[in-house]
Amino acid sequence: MEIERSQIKQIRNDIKRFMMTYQFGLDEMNTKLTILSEEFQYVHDYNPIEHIKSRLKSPESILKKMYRKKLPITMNSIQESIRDIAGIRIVCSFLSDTYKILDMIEKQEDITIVEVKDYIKNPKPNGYQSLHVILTIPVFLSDRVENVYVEVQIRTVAMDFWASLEHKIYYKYDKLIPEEFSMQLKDAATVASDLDRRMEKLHNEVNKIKEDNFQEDLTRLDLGSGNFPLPEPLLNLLLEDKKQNV
Ligand code: 0O2
Repeated sequence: MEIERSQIKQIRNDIKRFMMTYQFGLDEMNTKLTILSEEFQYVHDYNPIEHIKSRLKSPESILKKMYRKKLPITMNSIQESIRDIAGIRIVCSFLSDTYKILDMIEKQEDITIVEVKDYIKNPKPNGYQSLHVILTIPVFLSDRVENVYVEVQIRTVAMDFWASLEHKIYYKYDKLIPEEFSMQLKDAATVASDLDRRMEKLHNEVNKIKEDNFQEDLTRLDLGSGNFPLPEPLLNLLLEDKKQNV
């Protein structure tokens, strides 16, 4: 009886430590994303990220997935086969922002990109769109370094709206779904995707106007004629500030 109790205690501690490592992986990724978005905001004067959500997969969900995949329930096998225990969802404003974020993540030297699935270029048959990245991030523990798997999903507000509601309606519903419903949902995905394209177009047009206004301001300052009364270093500083706001 005593041995059993200590064994249970040991297993409980092992699971706790195992899950903690994934929480640290999430914490590290979240810190990285905060830095990237704040720096991007400063340099480009706009934030491509609307919001970020992160979650740890519940032990129940992990076990269900192992069972579904017919894999042995051991720590090692869970660690190797379930790569979305730590999950982050980044919701972006515009379509092009999703690829910008992916690019910024790929450039992080301590991160290893394991796999990228582009469901934006190649949506799932039901209409689901998102960029999925499986990566590993090093977590520095007291006695070792663990490279922890994190799944990052990057999508626009419209894609997120569709996916969240579809999830509520019947993602993972394992019974046969009436064809009519699937078609309506797919149709809704096309509407969401059209909205993304329109907003992207507007975004580009506004950026173009901002850029043109900046060029006009430069001409108005008439740098070449030497008529501008401010000392050049101060003038350069003002222009630099203006450039960052375009
Ligand atoms: P949950 O409850 O969100 O965590 P995998 O089984 O992960 O090894 P798969 O299915 O090829 O392999 O992975 P994929 O395609 O990268 O999808 C993983 C995650 O994307 C899912 O996690 C969902 O969060 C999301 N997802 C994928 N397809 C759909 C979809 O059709 N609709 C919605 N709403 N979400 C989707 P989980 O673990 O399945 O679910």
